[in-house]
Amino acid sequence: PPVSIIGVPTDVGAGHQGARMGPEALRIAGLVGALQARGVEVTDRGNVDGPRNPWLPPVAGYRHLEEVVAWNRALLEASTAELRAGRMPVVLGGDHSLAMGSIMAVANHCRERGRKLRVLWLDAHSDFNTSQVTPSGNIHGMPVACLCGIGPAALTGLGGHAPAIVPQQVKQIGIRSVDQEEKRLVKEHGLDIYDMRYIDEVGMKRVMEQALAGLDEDTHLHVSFDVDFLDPGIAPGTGTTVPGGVNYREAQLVMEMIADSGRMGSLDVVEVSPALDDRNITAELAVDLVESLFGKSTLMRD
Ligand code: DIR
Ligand code: MN
Ligand code: MN
Ligand code: MN
Repeated sequence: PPVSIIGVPTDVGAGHQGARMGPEALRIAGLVGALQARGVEVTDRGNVDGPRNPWLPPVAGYRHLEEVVAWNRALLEASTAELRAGRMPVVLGGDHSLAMGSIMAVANHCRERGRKLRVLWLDAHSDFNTSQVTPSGNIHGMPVACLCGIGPAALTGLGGHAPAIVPQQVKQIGIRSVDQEEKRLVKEHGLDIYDMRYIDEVGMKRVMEQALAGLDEDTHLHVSFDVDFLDPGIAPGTGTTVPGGVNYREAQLVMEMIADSGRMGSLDVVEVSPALDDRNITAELAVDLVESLFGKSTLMRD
């Protein structure tokens, strides 16, 4: 389908400021042209609007809850319009809290059309915190829990149907930073996590075969790509780097195997923070990987 680019220039969900410049950095890195070069029909819808970052401390375990709700409501609406028009939303973050609005739109769309949804969560973090256990209050550490119905009603119910998804629909890859109590929660809820140790032990090819197993023509695949999934050595431009991440070749393989599945129906690229980057290399790498998601092979296969 044709692609619609939607920018969400906010970092109200994060503990560092800078991700609000992510959409422009990805545009400057050539995202639109790269997709056009793949033969994809692309329209850049510009950015959705929302409140500025008030930069306040957490209240009752949430930092900027009201602002996060406002941004996600705006994105939910924008993304729903694109899906209804038969287009593929490519959402440029912005911090990862925006995955709530993005995935709620997709979940509603799938529910209405009787389609299955699977979410591939590429991240160093599980993003499964709650207000009771969060060490930071930053809501970008909570979107997966909220999508699964665990969180404040203002977020879990945003799409009109809580929970939006069940944990079994989520496959997390690249995980290497899970907070103590968050670990208990992901185990309790049965999240399917392919962490870095597992990737090291069995290899990325088998990990991806498992994460993509069982996709069929009725399955919509949503890819939520937090750039801190990547090793900080190749992707320094993000607020919460964690050592020991996915390397360039593994990342390409991940994206190429997703492309080969032919099932990707929506995408988030989040947490690019130009304020922390080195000559925009993180955005450029993200664009390179998005090209692979849309079928560009680094190998001699096309
Ligand atoms: C940490 C960091 N688990 C938190 N989370 C991040 O604050 O909840 N997610 N950075 O992407
Ligand atoms: Mn994340
Ligand atoms: Mn992360
Ligand atoms: Mn490239």
